[in-house]
Amino acid sequence: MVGFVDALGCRLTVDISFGKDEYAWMPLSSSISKRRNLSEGDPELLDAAGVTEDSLTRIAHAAGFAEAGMVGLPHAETERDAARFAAFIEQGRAGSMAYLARRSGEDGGGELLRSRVQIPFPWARSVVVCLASYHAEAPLSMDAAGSGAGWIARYAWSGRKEQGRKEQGRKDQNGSVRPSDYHKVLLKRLRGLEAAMHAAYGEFECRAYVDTGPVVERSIARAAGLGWTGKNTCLIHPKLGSWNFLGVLVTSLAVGEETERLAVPDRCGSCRRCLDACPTGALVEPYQMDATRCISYLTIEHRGAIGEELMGGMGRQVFGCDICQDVCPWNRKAPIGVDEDSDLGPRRELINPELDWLAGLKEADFERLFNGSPVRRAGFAGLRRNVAIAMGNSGLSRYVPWLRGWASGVDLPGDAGAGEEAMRTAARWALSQIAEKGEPSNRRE
Ligand code: B12
Ligand code: SF4
Ligand code: SF4
Repeated sequence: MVGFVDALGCRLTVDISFGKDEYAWMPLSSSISKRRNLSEGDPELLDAAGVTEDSLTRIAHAAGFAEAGMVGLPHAETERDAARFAAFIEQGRAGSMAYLARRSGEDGGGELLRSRVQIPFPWARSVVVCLASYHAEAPLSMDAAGSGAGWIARYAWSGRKEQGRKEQGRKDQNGSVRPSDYHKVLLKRLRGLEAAMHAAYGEFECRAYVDTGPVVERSIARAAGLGWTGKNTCLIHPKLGSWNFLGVLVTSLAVGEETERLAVPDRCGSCRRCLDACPTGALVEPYQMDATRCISYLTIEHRGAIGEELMGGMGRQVFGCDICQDVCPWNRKAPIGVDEDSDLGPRRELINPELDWLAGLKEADFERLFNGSPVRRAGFAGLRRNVAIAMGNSGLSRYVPWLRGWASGVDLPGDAGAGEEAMRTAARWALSQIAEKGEPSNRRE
């Protein structure tokens, strides 16, 4: 783990140094960047148009990012990616994520806002894309686990240690682990980067986003040379794999050639592991996802009941899904990027959480555990519905009392209506699964 304090005072929490082995395993073509070695004192650095990849990367590392790239707008594949995005929306693959389908114009009848960065930001001339690892030393969702274990996607494990702070009875000897949300953590880093860029390059227009802006971050990240689009639709960095968050600064800085990296070539080759492993058939074709079938969408974004044809494939995932990244060979040797001391470090209680524990949480417990964590997005009712489905998929008869209660309306989550009906549907389905499967005799422990 590399850690140093720089002029910005931010600690670098990810390993950005690679040993010879990693290079040997994954030859990162030196042609990825067209570096020009401008020295630090070079007056060109003070000129907005003279931002260089080297200088930008240095500032981004200092702000706590593992990688950064910058791309001028419109980028070379703008029209291709715009067409891909439009097709995704038109085919109904965004499901109920209506924000993805927002259009320009006062009546909302214009172009799809996210199809091109310059639609919502006509002044934009470039985007800085930053990447931060959330790869913790921990098992994969595919690894054997206890028979009653659920799975929370690893991007949502994050917590930050607060020295000496008593909290929730989950203290360790050094302090306690409170939830942290990558949106906030990365946004803070982006603000640091933005301030440093202003200091170096002067005034310019800028908007910082993590996830929530009207920008397709993976499209821009690929264009900025941070990786390629995998067949699982994730952005894969040739050395860091795909366990990474993205954050963007949309800027009015015009960039020169020296700033841009060459695109990283697609290295999926003939591999199809992610497509073959996806249990709900959400990867309908290489590079194409029908989000309405994705477990991540179903467990996090979707409110209401889940179709029977999908519940069986959801397995033990109670929040998000890591399967198509777990099987990806490019993640196998990706360096560990976070540990318990970093602000995106894992909260161990969220790794392979017991379904019994999750089922027993009251709404107040849920708030206490997940306020400030990505898991909160699923809502108390959503998480409980997901737990019921995972119980059904476990086939374990010890869950019958929980499920009978929920199916008959006992201890249902507070929001009546769709949430309640979703819960009953999930519980009834889970009971039928347990009745059908019986107690598993030869499952992996
Ligand atoms: C909506 C959304 C989802 C939806 C839909 C996902 C999807 N595949 O579209 C759901 C809820 C399912 C989801 C799941 C996850 N998400 Co999400 N999600 C988003 C969000 C908000 C928008 C994505 C979007 O616009 N999708 C629409 C489709 C059409 O876009 P796209 O797949 O990115 O494709 C574009 C380009 O990649 C390119 N393209 C498409 N196909 C091809 C093919 C080739 C060959 C090429 C060259 C280019 C190319 O064109 C497309 C249009 O521009 C972004 C944040 C953001 N603002 O961008 C995060 C984001 C994509 N999610 C992220 C994460 C971490 C996840 C999960 C890992 C969480 C989890 N563990 O459960 C999973 C991963 C599932 C998966 N295999 O993608 C990260 C991804 C980081 C990374 N390394 O890729 C992002 C960037 C958030 C962030 N700021 O870090 N997510
Ligand atoms: S996240 Fe899970 S459900 Fe979604 S595409 Fe990947 S493997 Fe399939
Ligand atoms: S599993 Fe294989 S096909 Fe899928 S993204 Fe990884 S390398 Fe590409």
